[in-house]
Amino acid sequence: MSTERTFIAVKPDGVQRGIFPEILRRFQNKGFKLVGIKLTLANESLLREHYADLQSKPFFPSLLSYMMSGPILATVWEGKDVVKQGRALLGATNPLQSAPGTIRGDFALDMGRNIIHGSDSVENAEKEINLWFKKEELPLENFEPPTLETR
Ligand code: DAT
Ligand code: MG
Repeated sequence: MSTERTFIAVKPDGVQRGIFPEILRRFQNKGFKLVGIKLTLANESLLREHYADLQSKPFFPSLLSYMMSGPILATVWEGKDVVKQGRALLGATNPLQSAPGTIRGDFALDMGRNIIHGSDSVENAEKEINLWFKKEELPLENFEPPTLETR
């Protein structure tokens, strides 16, 4: 059985405001392993699948346009209890209720601009990873640094 994985996406404002290095650092510092990373544009059909449970909500159209307003940094992280631990690093959905020290608590103010997504269950994480990444886009999964050749 492979170690638990989660899907973490820095939303367009988190990319545009240059917060993404800090976000990567927080996951790295905690001890998680980065196994996938790409800058990507989300289209409507991908987002309708990603947020399938929210399609009937009144805020759904603005959520779609927010998520399509610029590039998204899509990442996959691996490690012990990473789904739940990742959600803890993110903080509450509404940044006004996210504790200081969490990513949303430190860098966001608006529910509609909460800068980061994280999977909420192991099952959803696997679905989201498969939705956002092709198998060949996860080469870091089996990456071992090459040993240096010496003469
Ligand atoms: P989370 O992103 O914490 O998993 P969610 O899955 O319930 O939260 O909702 C997905 C995103 O939709 C969320 O990050 C921000 C937006 N959203 C949720 N509830 C909202 C609301 N009541 N008003 C505006 N945007 C909302
Ligand atoms: Mg969610």
